[in-house]
Amino acid sequence: MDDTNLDSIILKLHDADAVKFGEYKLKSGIMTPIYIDLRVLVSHPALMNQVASLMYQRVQEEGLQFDSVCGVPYTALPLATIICSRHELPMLIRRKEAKDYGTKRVVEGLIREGDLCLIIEDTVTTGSSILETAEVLYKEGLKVTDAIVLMDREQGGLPMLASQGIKLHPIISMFKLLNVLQQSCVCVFFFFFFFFFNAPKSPKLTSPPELTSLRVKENSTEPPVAKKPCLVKLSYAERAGLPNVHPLASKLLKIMEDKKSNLCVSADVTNCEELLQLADSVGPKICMLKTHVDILKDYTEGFSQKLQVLAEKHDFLIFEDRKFADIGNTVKQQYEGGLYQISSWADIVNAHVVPGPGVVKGLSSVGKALGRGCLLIAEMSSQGSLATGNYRQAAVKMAEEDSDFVFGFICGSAFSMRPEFIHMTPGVQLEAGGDVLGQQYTTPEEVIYNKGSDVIIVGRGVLEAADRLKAAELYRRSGWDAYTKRLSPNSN
Ligand code: S5P
Repeated sequence: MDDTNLDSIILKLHDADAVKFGEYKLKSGIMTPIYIDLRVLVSHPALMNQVASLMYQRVQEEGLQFDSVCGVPYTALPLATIICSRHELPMLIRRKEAKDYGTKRVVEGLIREGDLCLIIEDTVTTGSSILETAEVLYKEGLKVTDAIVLMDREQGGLPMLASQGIKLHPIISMFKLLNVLQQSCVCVFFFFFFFFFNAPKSPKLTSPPELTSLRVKENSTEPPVAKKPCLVKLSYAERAGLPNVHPLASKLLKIMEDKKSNLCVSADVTNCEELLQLADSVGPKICMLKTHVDILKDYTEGFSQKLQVLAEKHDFLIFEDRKFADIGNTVKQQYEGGLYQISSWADIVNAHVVPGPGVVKGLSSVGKALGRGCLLIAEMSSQGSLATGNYRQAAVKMAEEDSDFVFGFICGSAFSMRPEFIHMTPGVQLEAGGDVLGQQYTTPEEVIYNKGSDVIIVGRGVLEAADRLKAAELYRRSGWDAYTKRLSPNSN
């Protein structure tokens, strides 16, 4: 889908007053500071046509096969009508209430038992409206496997529908919407002042700082005073059981819950014996051990086998921090071949997104069949890192496209609203600070409680301590306390 076209439609939706800022109650009862009202589209026929085109384009991109189309009443009805009329597709109309005269039908149109019906919806929050319509269609003997939606508020609709066998194809996410509006803030800002002076009671456009705070509030299932994305309110155990979670992410989340540890120790030592001793010693305190296998002076195949035995013994995952960053064909060979044969022993690897999706495809072609998983580097802890803004968004997009292999991010804070993704943060010490080569440190409390990340990655904080085991326990407790604090009902 052309991003410029999408951005321009988002701005037009905003201009048409389809995006409202204030305090609104959704059908689900959730309070929200952002209300998406696509009913206004009927008064903007050109925009309505563009939206319908965008939705049909998505149908084609996904190669969806179906016998009929049904719009969720009422807002999506005209959209479904335009799509069906333009492309000569049979349409069904779901009545909200059955007639009490004549045929008393709840679905109008030609129904053949076993036909596949595609659902069209304007906005999804929890997914309940789509499910309601699907249930009516099921009763008529129809099948529903896919739904196209213009706006996904990212509040659980996608996984909920997936658990019911319906794949949701969202076109605009809340994240995307807010980013486009925020990026257009040069003019938004000036318009804001225009409206502020001319109509102080209802400024239509929102200034950048307001948008930023709305972004945070929007993703909460609580009233607008809430500060954190809803995903950080889910426990690791709850997330381990989500329908779309990657099996390795599920395993990791379960280990975290069982061992009460969100600590990954970064074993940046240079000889194998020391690394194995470290793994055996801190093993009970960690959920994951991170290696840089290429800094070992004396690597042998026997080493990786011994490390796997320790991982089994202490129940932790092995993460080789290889940071792949080449074309697909090269990373494929780097991952499975060479001296280290990383894919044969590392549960998890990571990759930079700078080469584009090919890097993930290359790694996935080796690792997926082995049940391995990958993290994308969305941000870096080092001073002056170029991984900011759109770069992070590109990482999210790439992760979403290959979520059968990618299950999380290396980052400074949680940003993906999909609870099946795990956020892991390096650059952690008990006191904020840095080193002389640009590393920057944040505390476990800041990373897990304030920034909503899931895993702390600690290297020298443990390695340089006089007693490494004691230090690992300190970090484990600190990370775990921050996590339990964030889950507590009183935290915001
Ligand atoms: O942005 C990053 C990404 C990573 S994976 N910043 C990092 O520091 N890392 C890694 O985390 C880094 O390569 C090192 O292995 C570890 C941090 O080590 P520490 O000694 O500074 O805690």
